[in-house]
Amino acid sequence: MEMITDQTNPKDCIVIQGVVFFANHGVFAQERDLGQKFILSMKLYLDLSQAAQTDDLNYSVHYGEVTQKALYELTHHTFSLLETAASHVCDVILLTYPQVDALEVLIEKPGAPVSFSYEHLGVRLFRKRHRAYLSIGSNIGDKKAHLDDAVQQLKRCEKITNVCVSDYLVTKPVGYEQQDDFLNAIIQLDTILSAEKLLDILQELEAKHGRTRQIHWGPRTLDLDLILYDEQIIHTPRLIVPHPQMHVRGFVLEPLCQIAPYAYHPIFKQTASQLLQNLEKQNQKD
Ligand code: A4P
Ligand code: MG
Repeated sequence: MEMITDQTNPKDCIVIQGVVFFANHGVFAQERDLGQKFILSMKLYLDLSQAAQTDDLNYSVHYGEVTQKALYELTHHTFSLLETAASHVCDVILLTYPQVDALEVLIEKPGAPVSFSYEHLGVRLFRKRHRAYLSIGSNIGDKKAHLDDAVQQLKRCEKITNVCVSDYLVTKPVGYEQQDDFLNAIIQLDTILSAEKLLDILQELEAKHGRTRQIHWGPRTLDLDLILYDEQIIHTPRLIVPHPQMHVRGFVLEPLCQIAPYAYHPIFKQTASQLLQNLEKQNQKD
């Protein structure tokens, strides 16, 4: 089966096509007991320009190793659905190989128990690593300890990588002013979690730090907001991204500009440094 995707930015990729293996995936108990033949194909998207220039495998990934890794996962687990099997392979490869920005996995079942003949039957998934920016703040108790601990907990999350933190800034309270100064920072991270799943983790961390919700914009042991998630615009009952206040908050934009001045706001179509310049101009006028 041809593996062509509708990517807007076609990139270099490593193609592994038509790897035959035997495993026990399927909805029917018989499929899980007896097992059957499957065919795995993968497209790994990564920047191969340095590997091409240097002739050095360290700048690429070893296609033999990646395939063995995928086959290990597919033959040591049993899934009812090819969807779950393919998703598991995507997660494992994105977590094991930080060079891989995105990948496509196709798993076909040439002998599926159906009452018709077919050329190809399978499931194809495309998954990518996401870059997220979090705003973190505390103005109760040992503020630095709250921030440090949250950063450590995020670093320990299996599905989060490349955690990088701005300086901690002491900032005056915005919104509700009758409260202590805040300690604020921005965290940049890569993740295979959806934005909603990432929010779950942020809220769990807030709860662990004894966060209670009494006054809107009021004092808090730990506040973790999702500021940007790739260049996505998200509007659900639980989550608004980009964070609707980010462009008017120096305590978000200043640390954001320190670590990612090029981070892009998909609604205003401006970078973090442009947003900060606008805010500074606005503050001079007021
Ligand atoms: N929610 C929606 N979108 C998001 C998002 N992008 N990230 C929902 C996180 N949560 C999001 O949040 C209320 C609900 O927003 C959540 O249930 C979530 O589903 P909350 O944390 O319970 O309430 P809150 O923090 O009191 O309200 P809000 O609007 O999040 O306040 P902010 O924006 O967090 O502002 N001044 C300084 N100097 N430094 C600060 O850090 N922080 C605040 C709080 C006020 N003033 C400050 C600072
Ligand atoms: Mg909040």
